Amino acid sequence: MAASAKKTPSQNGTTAPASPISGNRIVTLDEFIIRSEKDFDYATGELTGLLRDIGVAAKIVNREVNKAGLVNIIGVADSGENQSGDMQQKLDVYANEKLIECLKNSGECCAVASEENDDYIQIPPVGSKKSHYIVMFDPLDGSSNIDVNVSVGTIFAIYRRKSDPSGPATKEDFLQAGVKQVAAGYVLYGTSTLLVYTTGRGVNGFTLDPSIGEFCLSHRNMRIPENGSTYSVNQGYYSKFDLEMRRYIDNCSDQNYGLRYIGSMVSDIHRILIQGGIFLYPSTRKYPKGKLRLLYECNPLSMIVEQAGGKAMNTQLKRILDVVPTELHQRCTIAIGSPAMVDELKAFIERYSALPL
Ligand code: P6P
Repeated sequence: MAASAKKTPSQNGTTAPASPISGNRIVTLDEFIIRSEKDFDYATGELTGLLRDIGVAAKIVNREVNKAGLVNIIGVADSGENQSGDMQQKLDVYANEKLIECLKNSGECCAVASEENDDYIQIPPVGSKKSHYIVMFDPLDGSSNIDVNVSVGTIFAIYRRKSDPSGPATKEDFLQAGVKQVAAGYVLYGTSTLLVYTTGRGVNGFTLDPSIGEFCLSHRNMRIPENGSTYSVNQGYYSKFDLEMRRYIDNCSDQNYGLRYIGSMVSDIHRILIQGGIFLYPSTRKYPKGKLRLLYECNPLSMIVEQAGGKAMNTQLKRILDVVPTELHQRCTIAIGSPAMVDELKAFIERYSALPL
């Protein structure tokens, strides 16, 4: 379709996004966001402002993550435990504060929810501006890896608010199914710093170039491999998994799949997005409903993987993005990755599950 023709997300569905770039010239995140915005009839720059705020926060957090070993911000924060019962790392607290600060800038966000905060936080309007979005995030997922210099990540989800824009945000703004996300993404603070996001028209990745301080388009229109040869699960819980999960894991081993598990969900999912594979966090005795959080871990990563051609379900075979949340920090089980591998697991669950599905 001619670049000048405007498209609404429904027209785009999962078709490849309009390419706002050509050739190999450097395209910054800002430029990409602004040029992509032109393809949305309803976009009024609000979502653009939000995504740019998140890009700024990512650069600030990246600066501190990269020198975490040099300054006294490693180790447990004085503030104690977070929602997940993890001892808060000082960098967690720092990342949380910076994300909230940056999301206040554009005035497009009326409230945020974070793994680090018990309840959602109202964001005061900027002047008379009415804000139409809420943002949920895990500011630094996998933070227990910071002290051992393993990759960590930020995960974010953006929704349009349901409540009256002239009033405060409400709980219902946050308790929306993942299918209602208008954008989702992650920042991976690894060997390089990568920001990957989707607005429902494909997935694109941007690598931070420290020499110019810009995220530059490096992974255009990411597509997950249909199949893979690695599985990602905490094998240490094997004996505590349900029969159907143990049978599937045995099958992976019989097929000589490699086991790759970093213990940082963003890192494991990013690898799977690039190389293919499947990531599993089933129920365990310690986490009977699963450990990972639906709203700010599983939903955004599921939107990314689905937009790249993959699948994401819980171990009751329900599509993650269709789960209607009932509480902010709700946990869920998850199986996510290459569609052929998720389908194979589904067959094992249907065959071996003792419970009616
Ligand atoms: P386990 C990190 O704490 C995290 O939330 C995810 O990033 C990661 O995939 C998972 O928990 C690891 O959990 O129980 O295997 O240590």
